[in-house]
Amino acid sequence: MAKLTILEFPDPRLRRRATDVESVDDTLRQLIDDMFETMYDAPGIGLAATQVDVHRRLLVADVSSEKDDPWALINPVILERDGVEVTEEGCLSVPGFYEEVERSGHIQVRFLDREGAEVEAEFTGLLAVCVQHEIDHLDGKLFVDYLSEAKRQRIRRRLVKDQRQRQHDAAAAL
Ligand code: QAP
Ligand code: CO
Repeated sequence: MAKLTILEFPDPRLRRRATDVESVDDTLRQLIDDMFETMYDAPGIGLAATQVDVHRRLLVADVSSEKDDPWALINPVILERDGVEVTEEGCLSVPGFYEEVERSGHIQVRFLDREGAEVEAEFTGLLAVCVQHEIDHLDGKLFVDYLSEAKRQRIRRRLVKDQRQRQHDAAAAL
C-alpha cells in the first residue's frame, strides 16, 4: 500500500482527459487500493485517477460515515440522469475551498468493477453528486469551473501563493 501525491489546482495536468482502462489486472487493483488509502487518509469521500496523475478512467468513492462502503468505478458512463441536487462541494485538489454546485440528484451508471465485471448501478444523493464530480475530473473538469471567473481567480491566486510558500519552506529546510 502506498499513499499517492495529489495534484492541486491550477496544475495543468488536472486538465488532461483520461482514456479508457484497457485491462483490469493486478496492477490496476494495486492502484485502486492506493487510491483508497490516499482518499481515506486525506480524509476525502472521492478521488479520481487524474488527481494522482494517472490519466485513466478510474475513480474511487466512499460517502458513508463509517467508511465501509467503498466504490471503485472503472470506465464509468452515465446512462441516465434525473433531478437536481445542490451540494456544498470541496475537492482534494482544491484544498480549503467549498462552494455550492448544482448537479443531477439521481444517475444510472455503467462501469467495470475491480474484477472487470460490467455493472449497472443507480446512485442518489451525495454518492450521485460525488460520482459526477469524479467523472468530471476524468474529463479535465473541476468544480471551480462551475463558479464565477472572479471566484475561480481568487481560489487560484490563494492556492498558487500557498504552493509557493510550501516550496519556499521545503527549500529552506534543506
Ligand atoms: C468530492 O471531495 C466531493 O478542501 C470529493 O481541505 C466533495 O473528498 C463531492 C477535502 C463534496 C461532493 C461533495 C477537501 C479534504 C476532501 C478539502 C473530497 C480539504 C480536505 C474533498
Ligand atoms: Co475533486
